[in-house]
Amino acid sequence: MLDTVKRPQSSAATHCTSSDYETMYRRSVEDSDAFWLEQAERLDWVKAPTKGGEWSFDPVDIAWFADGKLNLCHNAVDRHAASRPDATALIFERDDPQSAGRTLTYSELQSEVVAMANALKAIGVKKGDRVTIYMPMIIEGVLAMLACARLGAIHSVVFGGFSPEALAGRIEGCGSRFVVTADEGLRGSKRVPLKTNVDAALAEPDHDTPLDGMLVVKHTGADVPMTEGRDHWYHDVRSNADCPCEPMDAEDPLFILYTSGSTGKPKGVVHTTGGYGVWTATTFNYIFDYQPGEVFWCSADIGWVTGHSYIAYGPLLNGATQVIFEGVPNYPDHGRFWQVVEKHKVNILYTAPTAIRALMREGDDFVTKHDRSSLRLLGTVGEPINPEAWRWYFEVVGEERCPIIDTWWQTETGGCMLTTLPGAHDMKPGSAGLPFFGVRLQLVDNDGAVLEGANEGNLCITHSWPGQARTVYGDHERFVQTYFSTYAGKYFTGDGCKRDEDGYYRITGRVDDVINVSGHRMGTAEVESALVSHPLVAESAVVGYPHDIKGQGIYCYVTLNAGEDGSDALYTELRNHVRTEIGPIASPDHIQFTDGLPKTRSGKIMRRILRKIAENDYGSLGDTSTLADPSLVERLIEGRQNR
Ligand code: 6R9
Repeated sequence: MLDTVKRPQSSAATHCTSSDYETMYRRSVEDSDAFWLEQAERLDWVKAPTKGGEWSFDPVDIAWFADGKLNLCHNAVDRHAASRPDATALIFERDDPQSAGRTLTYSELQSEVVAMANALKAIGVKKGDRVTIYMPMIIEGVLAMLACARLGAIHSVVFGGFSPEALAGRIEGCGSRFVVTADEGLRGSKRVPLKTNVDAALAEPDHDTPLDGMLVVKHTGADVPMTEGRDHWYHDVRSNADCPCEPMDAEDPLFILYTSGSTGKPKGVVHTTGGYGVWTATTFNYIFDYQPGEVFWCSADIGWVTGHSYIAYGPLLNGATQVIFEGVPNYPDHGRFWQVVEKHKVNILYTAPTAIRALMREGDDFVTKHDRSSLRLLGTVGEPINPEAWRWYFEVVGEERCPIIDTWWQTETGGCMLTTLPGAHDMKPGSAGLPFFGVRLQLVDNDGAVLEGANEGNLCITHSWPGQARTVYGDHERFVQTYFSTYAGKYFTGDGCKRDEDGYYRITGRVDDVINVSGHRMGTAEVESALVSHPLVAESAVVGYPHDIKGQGIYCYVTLNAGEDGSDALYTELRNHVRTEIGPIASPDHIQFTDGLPKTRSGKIMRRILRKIAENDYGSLGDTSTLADPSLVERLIEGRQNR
């Protein structure tokens, strides 16, 4: 049983008290269509919807607000520019604290989005086209997303830390013929060669679709090669011509975002306009309890879903003021986050447990030397937060004054699903909390039997919600197989979960072959496939193991081709190889060379055993009698790397 921490009285008026929560939750499930059509009124519609949810999980077919028409760029930008032109929309804080930032009012944001939309038009982008955005965390990244929404083009943002190889797969995967990038990115004073990476991606041997056009934002001023006729400097093609918002059907795709699963290549998850807009606008309002004039800061990158829902869309749909941060938590020193909080008087901070753990380790002085009296609410997302890190966040960072919201959700859910609400619920460190409005959960055992009451099992969702992903781009069958086939008629999250007697949910982590490294979701299969693409590697198996800072670390078992020996040089080479194939976030923490992998007689790799050895917990390996070569286990234990 986890301790309960009473919710502090948050300084602002609240959108939802505990009795509101009970009433609203009940209505959201008992009278779902009426509830969500009412929430949909947060947005301006070209044609207001009369239909709520029309969906089935068997066969899988999901629609919300299907007869409505709207444009999310209008909702995020133009309507605020009309009603509150001088309100601050974006506060840009650069990587280097000495460099001057930039602030955009909603009126200026509108001019900038129009300029970006015109630039996209100038290179040929039209409604329905896919546009790959490979950008650093600068204002133009957000502008590119909103400009796509304005034109009805579908954005596919690829995290700027991914390698050319990974980028190529994501360009090819959705048939994108347009890329928006920058000369270089900056992170902790290091330069990231974005434009050069795009060129390298397009030169990949299996990349055969030529681009129609590329926009390059000048950011660091680095000298980068431009291909005549294909590459355009943003500043050369931007313009202030009139550029109206395209009215979109609620179910028109808004974006594709690639995410990892247990098997195969990353999937392009598709979110549509109306449902996603309503979900991000509503969750932002209630969960962050945003009050007019407050400063919100989500430290995620736009390359991940958190940066989509709680940078580009949720806050702007609510007309909020927010910080866009280019840098990293530990540059120039470990006080950087708190210095930004002090400088911009941040009221609401939303970050990841991995950052909290890394900063906690550096001691309290980095925190306490900065004034944090502006902070009112603290949020976390991306992975389970351990109670120690939770307490530090609550006690040291927030001085026990700020409620903590631990929000559980996924790329596929579009926005937060489980959390406590700051004005309604007490908190339990380590537990995400209660279902948000309209979220109906079930725990099931491995055979699919429903588990009632306080229990532990696999987390499923039984009813659709507006923010739910609709499909995998170009492969609906894969969507069905991945999410709806494990437990027929239910959406399976891939997470294990405990529910306590108060109905609080605590996520215990993935129960599939997905690992979560510093909040970055990765399929072990992706790392394995990167390893075996090295000419000397015969076979590999990759597992996660508990890591103090990163949550999970990457442990790789590698068998080499006959006659090859695992040297230190090869170790380094393989590590670099994975970084080149996927990106630095996938760097192996340990590589163990082995003459074989533990397999059943039918040839299945016994990952359970490999996980135990990687965890350095080899005393309890369980039944190894079904192994084809039981003596291998002794050798694996002998050679273990995580001692
Ligand atoms: C938003 C995001 C999704 C996976 C999810 C779960 C883990 C996210 C969490 C959490 C415990 C939380 N996760 N938030 N686990 N507590 N508050 O992170 O999306 O990148 O798709 O990852 O992350 O395992 O299934 P995504």
